Amino acid sequence: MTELAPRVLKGDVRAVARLMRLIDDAQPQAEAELRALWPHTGRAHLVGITGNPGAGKSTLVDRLVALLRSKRKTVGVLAVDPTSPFTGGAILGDRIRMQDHALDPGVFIRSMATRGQLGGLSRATSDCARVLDAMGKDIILIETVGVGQDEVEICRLAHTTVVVVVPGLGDDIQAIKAGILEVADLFAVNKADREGADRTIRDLRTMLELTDKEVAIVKCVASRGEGTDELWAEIDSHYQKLRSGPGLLQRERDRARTELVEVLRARLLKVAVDRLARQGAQLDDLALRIARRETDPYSVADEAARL
Ligand SMILES: Nc1nc2c(ncn2[C@@H]2O[C@H](COP(=O)(O)OP(=O)(O)OP(=O)(O)O)[C@@H](O)[C@H]2O)c(=O)[nH]1
Ligand SMILES: [Mg+2]
Repeated sequence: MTELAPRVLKGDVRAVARLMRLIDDAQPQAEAELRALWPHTGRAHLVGITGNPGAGKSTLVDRLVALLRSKRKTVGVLAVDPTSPFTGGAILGDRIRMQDHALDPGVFIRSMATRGQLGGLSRATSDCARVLDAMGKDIILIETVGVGQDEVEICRLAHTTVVVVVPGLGDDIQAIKAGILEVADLFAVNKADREGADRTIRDLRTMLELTDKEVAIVKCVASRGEGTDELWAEIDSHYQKLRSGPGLLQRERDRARTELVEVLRARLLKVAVDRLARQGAQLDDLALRIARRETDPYSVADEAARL
């Protein structure tokens, strides 16, 4: 049944790639493999890197990968871009920049893009991170674009979330207020070679004063590799703090709760849709009948969900 899991545990990259494709396509076989891998997960440090398009996330990830490899850590990278298909420009760009690392067996890089329904992306990303964890990667870097709801969801997967901002944009600060602040464990003010970096840092500090969170701010020039050492030191220190207290288990529990609810929802939905199908009712036909006011969604749901 689970032919891939043992190979994943041995670090077989072809098995890893194949399992990730099954996860992407929401194939039922993926679940059995993930179940077999589950006891072997929970070792890796998951780091989310998020921020607006062009903030320099990929450049930072690239620098962090190089730094971690010099420390003999193995690294997994998931580049999540819900807006572009697999062959999209941004991801292709990432691939080109990451090419050096692609030849290094200590690094596994993959792009993720939305396929299918809402919530599918964060679920697939979470599952792929588990696979990297099971294959033995020490650090998993998850790059997400933007600061929308999807990204907040994905950030919840991470132990440590770095929000990358660039100098001189009030808009960015607005977007941060809109939700990412609650998931930020650390700010990277990148492109500090540009005017206004200190101003941005002051703005962030003022904003953070209104919360009771302890959030470090690190100045970087990713394109020149400046600030990467300090950024990593802060990321690692955040994780060590989590590990030495109840924080890590709390995060794992929150994540497990989200996953459990998602799995349950998918499972129950399938049961209900299958039951309707057995009764000869397809979703589209039912929707049409509802639209014609021949029935209503509540009655159909009651019928389908009767246990
Ligand atoms: N001046 C300056 N440019 C930088 C710096 N870091 C990255 N860049 C440039 O900014 C551009 C965008 O960098 P990326 O790393 O692709 O940014 P990103 O956030 O991954 O972009 P998306 O994935 O498209 O959202 C590139 O041209 C980088 O070379 C920096 O510190 N200073
Ligand atoms: Mg990028």
